Amino acid sequence: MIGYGLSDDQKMYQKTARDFARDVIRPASEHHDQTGEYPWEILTKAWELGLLNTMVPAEYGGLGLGALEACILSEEMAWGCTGIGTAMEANQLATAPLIMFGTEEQKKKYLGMLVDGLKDDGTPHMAAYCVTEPGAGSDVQAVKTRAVKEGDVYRISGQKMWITNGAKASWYFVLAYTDPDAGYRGLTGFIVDADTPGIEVGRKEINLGQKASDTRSISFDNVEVPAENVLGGKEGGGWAQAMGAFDKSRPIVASAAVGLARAAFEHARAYSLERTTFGKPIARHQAVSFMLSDMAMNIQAARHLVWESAWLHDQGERNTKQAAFAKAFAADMAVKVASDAVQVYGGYGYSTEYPVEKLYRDSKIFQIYEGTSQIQRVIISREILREA
Ligand code: CO8
Ligand code: FAD
Repeated sequence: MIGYGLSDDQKMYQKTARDFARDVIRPASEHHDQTGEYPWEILTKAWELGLLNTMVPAEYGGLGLGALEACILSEEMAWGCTGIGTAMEANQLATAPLIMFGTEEQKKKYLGMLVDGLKDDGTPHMAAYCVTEPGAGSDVQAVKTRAVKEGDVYRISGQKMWITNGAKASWYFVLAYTDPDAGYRGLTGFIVDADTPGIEVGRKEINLGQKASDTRSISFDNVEVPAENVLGGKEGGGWAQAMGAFDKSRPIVASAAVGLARAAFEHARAYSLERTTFGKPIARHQAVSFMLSDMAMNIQAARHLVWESAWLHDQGERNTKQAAFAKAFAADMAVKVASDAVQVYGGYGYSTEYPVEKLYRDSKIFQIYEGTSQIQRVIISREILREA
């Protein structure tokens, strides 16, 4: 079981991230929510402080943090703003298959690119994870993108959808069928340079929340990729890579949901002590204080599920079930907590003048991306029935 309490190093990372979220992310969050502007300035500062790409192993120039540390950081960033946090954490998802399955050369080149230096324009290299398609989200095996081998290269054609950092990334992890008749064993993972001819990035999607994050469709038209960019050098290895990445990244996404809920709870608690009705602060009405109690209790429960699932991953154990527990519970919890925070604010909660309206809009995506809340339950049911 997970030991209770954080180590001194973990507390130091938490404090660095907490200060950064308070001083840099939160003050900018309203601007990015209103404009939808991509937060390059914040990402650059985060990169300079070592808060981006934290799981890149030390031998490739990174900090080599575990999933648990990444979760601790992710909660803090999300407390600041989940739109900005998602832009940051998308790199953790895109690098996960490479860290877990890449060849030495691939890791040196593509992980090194992210941590070695900034681009000529002074902003950091970003990466994106391209699995979902217009016709296939939950059902990953239903993707249609094809990669056909011709001598020393593969030619990739197909359409990806809802890709976070789609227009900002320097390289993509792309899942495509090399053998469409072989089921999931016919799926192959590729690292594709974003400036390869034949790639076309769509317009920025106008989403309900997390406006700072960049979401795009990406089409691949006969895109030539060298055979050395087959991830892990293993044709047919794409499914294990894509699923393995989720086991690492779902706890991080779940932790971001905890961070959002913590922010909503803190706002609601402060407001409930200020706002008076019937001669007393609304916090003294039991119906309101019990909403706050449920928020505090469920945030803590979600955090424990998150940390346990990340810790198991760091021990080298399969954590598929625990990652799904954490993702489903934290996502549903964040939506409920954000909704109740709006309730505590009454009419003011519904207004863009107050912070909880944004948190409510931002919360919904946690039940959708990185596997919907329904799909997490599909995964849990398969795992628990298999155990029986
Ligand atoms: N590890 C290893 N093996 C696995 C795993 C795993 N995690 N999961 C499944 N397998 C194995 C199974 O054991 C099975 O093996 P076998 O054939 O030997 O029995 C085989 O793979 C096939 O598994 P299933 O039969 O379960 O396959 P299905 O096709 O029925 O269903 C899922 C699979 C689990 C439902 C899968 O399709 C899935 O995960 N769907 C959800 C997709 C998803 O999560 N998409 C997210 C896209 S990325 C995203 O949204 C990014 C958001 C931005 C994030 C930014 C912040 C980080
Ligand atoms: P569908 O799969 O069509 O599902 C529709 C509904 O049916 C959902 O409620 C779902 O839960 C339910 N459903 C489907 N199958 C079942 C079942 N077997 N049992 C019960 N219910 C079921 N993808 C990437 O690859 N990379 C990214 O960077 C990325 N970023 C994203 C960012 C945003 C803002 C968004 C909106 C999406 C992003 N996605 C990304 C895609 C995301 O992972 C998918 O939207 C998600 O997995 C759901 O797929 P779908 O939209 O096709 O919905």
